[in-house]
Amino acid sequence: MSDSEEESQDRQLKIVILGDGASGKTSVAMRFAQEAFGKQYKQTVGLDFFMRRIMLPGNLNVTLQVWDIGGQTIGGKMLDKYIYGAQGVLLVYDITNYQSFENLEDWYTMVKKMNKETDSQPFVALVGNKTDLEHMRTVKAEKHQRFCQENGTSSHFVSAKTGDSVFLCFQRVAADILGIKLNKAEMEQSQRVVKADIVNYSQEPVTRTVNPPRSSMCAVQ
Ligand code: G3D
Ligand code: MG
Repeated sequence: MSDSEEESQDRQLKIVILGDGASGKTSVAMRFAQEAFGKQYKQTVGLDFFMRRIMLPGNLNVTLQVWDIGGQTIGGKMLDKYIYGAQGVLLVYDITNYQSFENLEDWYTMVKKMNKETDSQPFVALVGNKTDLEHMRTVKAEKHQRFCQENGTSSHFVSAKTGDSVFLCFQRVAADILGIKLNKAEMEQSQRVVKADIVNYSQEPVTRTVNPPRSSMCAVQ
């Protein structure tokens, strides 16, 4: 079988990250796709997406195309282009910034409104970022859970800084979109992989054989 034939058997999923500025959208995307956290990507300009290939149970290769909305705000003209065709939406807020949580209602309303027009329903996940700043938390976990219950979203807490649960978050979202159930061992394994990568994130991760990523960052002109 040729490379391209193999390639065509991969599933591709488009996931868009929405939320207020400074909630950590770019950091979460970078941590997932490149296992890095830093300042080199400071400026988010134009239409950025990140790609990473993951493997789900049953040897299923899934390429996640993760779209970072950059500095777009609600009502921005380009937003519909980002959201169009997305199978997954991550609503990201900063657990130390209550306003960023409150504003997710508006982000979510916008997603629902758009989907009414296009007749497609993406899978939506609520993501509380910056869990390394637990001591500064202003959004109670109960508030987070209530949002999930009321809106039927899945629930995630991550830290783009330490990498905690970031891979797991994307893995669970991909599995949910595809209707695949992850067992506890599979989820724990992905936790271990991310933790191992954090220590050496400036080097090639030594754990690649377990979860071989093929990452790249693309800026569409
Ligand atoms: P955005 O893309 O949503 O606008 P960024 O957000 O990814 O640019 O992150 C905004 C700021 O939050 C950055 O700080 C970034 O380093 C920080 N940040 C992102 N994720 C985390 C996290 O998990 N923990 C902590 N402690 N900080 C985080 P600066 O100071 O560079 O503006
Ligand atoms: Mg950004």
